[in-house]
Amino acid sequence: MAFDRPTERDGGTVTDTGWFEPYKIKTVERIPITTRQQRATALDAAGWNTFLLRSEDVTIDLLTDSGTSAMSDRQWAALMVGDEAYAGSRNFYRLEETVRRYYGYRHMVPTHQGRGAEHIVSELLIAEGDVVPGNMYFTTTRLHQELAGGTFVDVIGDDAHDPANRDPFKGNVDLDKLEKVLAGEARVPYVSVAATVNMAGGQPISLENLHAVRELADRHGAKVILDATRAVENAFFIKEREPGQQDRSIEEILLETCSYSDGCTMSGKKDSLVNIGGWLCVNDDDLAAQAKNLCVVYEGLHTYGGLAGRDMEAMAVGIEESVDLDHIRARILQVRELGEQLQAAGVPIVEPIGGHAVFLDAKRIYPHIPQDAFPAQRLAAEIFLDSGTRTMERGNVSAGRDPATGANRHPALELVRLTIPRRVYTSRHLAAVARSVGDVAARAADTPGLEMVYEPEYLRFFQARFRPLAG
Ligand code: P61
Repeated sequence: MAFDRPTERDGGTVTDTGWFEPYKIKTVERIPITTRQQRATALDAAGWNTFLLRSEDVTIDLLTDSGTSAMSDRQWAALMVGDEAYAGSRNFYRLEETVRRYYGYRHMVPTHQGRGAEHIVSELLIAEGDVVPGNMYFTTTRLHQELAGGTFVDVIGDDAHDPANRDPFKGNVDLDKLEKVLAGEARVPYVSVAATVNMAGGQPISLENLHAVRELADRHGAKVILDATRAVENAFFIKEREPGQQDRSIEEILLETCSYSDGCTMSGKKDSLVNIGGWLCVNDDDLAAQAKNLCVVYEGLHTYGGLAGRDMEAMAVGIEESVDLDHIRARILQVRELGEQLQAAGVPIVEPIGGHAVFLDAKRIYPHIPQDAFPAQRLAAEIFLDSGTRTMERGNVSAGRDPATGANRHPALELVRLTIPRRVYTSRHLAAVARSVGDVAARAADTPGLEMVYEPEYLRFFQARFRPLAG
């Protein structure tokens, strides 16, 4: 096998040969290896909720790709040039310049993480009674929209709600659904567009669809706000799949993606390869001034937004590294490799395999467990019991209750997410996970559901506690 990039050879595509990690390992961290008895004790203490486990009880941690990636030597070096001035840190200016260069917006306000940005943008733009359409909800995004007085309306294409549908752009907005919302009675301050769509399985949105959303929003006087958290991963899928995009760079595609929106929210803990940090962007000068003003209320001065100077510097370096084709290609193909191993073991997963995670279809694995007995929550618990692999429920528990009626939302997708941190695990780690999940799925028929015994008011999945039902 030649070690050049496949696109650099005649007729190759970006994903058509073997891949390997474009880095070598300089520091390692010992991981705990436990007994089944230890895991059972830990799970009970955690109320059968993987969010409540101690990480020292976790062998392979696929809870999230958020803030869990490995920083590079360049990022660690960047920490040492942190300028910890209260105001006007040089790291802020470096971050501002980097965000402008790669994301293209005029103004950037740093925040402690993504939800800090969501809070400010929601409070700025949403008034009581507004409706905010978007391509599937995300937990924190929707909560901030609701707390600001808005109602989220899902306008993603129907394909996204079907785990077996293999549409290459399952993150696309259904333009007819969007038009109906825009033409409706309620005011629509903005369309909330995510790239990629986390809850749908890390599914991308196409440039063509983004462009159409922009035009439709313009016709109805609404803004477009992008959730850019995994827009680099989205850019890779566009390069791989969207007609005419194969010869463009990730940088070019990312800039075009952002150009269809008036601003963005960002969790730097994903694409940008840092353990903490985020930002928001807007193009409008007045809005930027207002965002900076809210930043000083909730986050910190507008030149640090709750971050240390060193965090901003590491994020600027992470942004540069994130758009490197070798990096993003290995990242996406590692996730795909795990998904393909699970498919080979006969485990039903969401297709196509997404950018940051493989999602197990708990409805098909546990068809005998009713959704109100939380099949995905149970499946995540069983996987932990089997191998100490920590995953995340993305189903009934995550969807929460309708604030108007108080009823459980019963989403179409009842999933368990195996989320891959960037540059952290090797293929053998992931092969071990695939074997464990295959074993758990093979025992599925004997497994009963769970009962929720503690339910917090907001984002209940983080802190809820459960008890196993009798088998
Ligand atoms: C995650 F279980 N994601 O995927 P913050 N937008 C998008 C995100 O994926 C995202 C945020 C905004 C996490 C962490 C997390 O229900 C949960 O920096 C597309 O986490 O504030 C975060 O960014 C918010 C896990 C968040 C969850 C909410 O694992």
